[in-house]
Amino acid sequence: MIGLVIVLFFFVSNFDIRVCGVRIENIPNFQVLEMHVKSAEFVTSAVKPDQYPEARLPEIAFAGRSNVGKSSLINTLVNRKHLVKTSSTPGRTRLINFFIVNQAFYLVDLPGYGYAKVPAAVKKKWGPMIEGYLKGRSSLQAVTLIMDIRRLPQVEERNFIDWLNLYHIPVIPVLTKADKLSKNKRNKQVRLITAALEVDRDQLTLFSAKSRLGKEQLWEIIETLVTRTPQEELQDGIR
Ligand SMILES: Nc1nc2c(ncn2[C@@H]2O[C@H](COP(=O)(O)OP(=O)(O)OP(=O)(O)O)[C@@H](O)[C@H]2O)c(=O)[nH]1
Ligand SMILES: [Mg+2]
Repeated sequence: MIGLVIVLFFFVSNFDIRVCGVRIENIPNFQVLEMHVKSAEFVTSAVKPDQYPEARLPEIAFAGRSNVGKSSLINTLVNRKHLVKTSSTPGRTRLINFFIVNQAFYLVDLPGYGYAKVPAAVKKKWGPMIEGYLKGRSSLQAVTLIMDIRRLPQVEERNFIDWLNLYHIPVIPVLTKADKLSKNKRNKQVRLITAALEVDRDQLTLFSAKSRLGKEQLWEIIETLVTRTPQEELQDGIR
């Protein structure tokens, strides 16, 4: 019996660490100060590693279902309306797009997954393209997993998180389009989503590209990750 309790405790605590590679309270000097974006430029689009920019700067990737608002979120972060192309047609971003901010780090817009209407031939290429990027990118610090606050996470999100954990890639879970729900509905969804993802409330960032809610909080997390020293990286246990 005691053995079972110990095993369960180990599993629960371990699971928590893996899901939440980035816990806000573990970030040193946590304070709400917005990142000063001096420059933000498109660098290149890629489908395979030899097309990626050299991995000499830290990098944060943005992933999520088609049409969830990945490109809009990046535009909001960098205070630009049209740096990243957005669209009401799901599945618009089909390449891995690299943007450089302040000449200091990259933000990477990944193609969305899970949109049924995309032709099978195109879909087939997405998995290996994204997997190849995530597995092999030594400068990748974390993946921001963007989910629509109105939907409960599905098997795709759970699988994706498990997969990122397997490769020791920290996950930053973000619930976007928060402006589409009333405060009451928002709170209810947050409760359901924290339970479904088995994370604490303080590990989720609520976001809106429309109202800019969550922008400072997300920048805090990203800035901490892209400005870590190699020693801090090692301490955080990232690959
Ligand atoms: N109300 C509201 N609409 C949003 C928000 N974020 C994105 N949208 C809208 O959602 C649609 C899709 O946004 P995109 O940013 O292009 O989504 P994406 O995830 O990059 O889409 P793909 O590249 O096609 O996978 C657009 O019509 C956006 O205007 C948000 O926070 N609030
Ligand atoms: Mg997009």
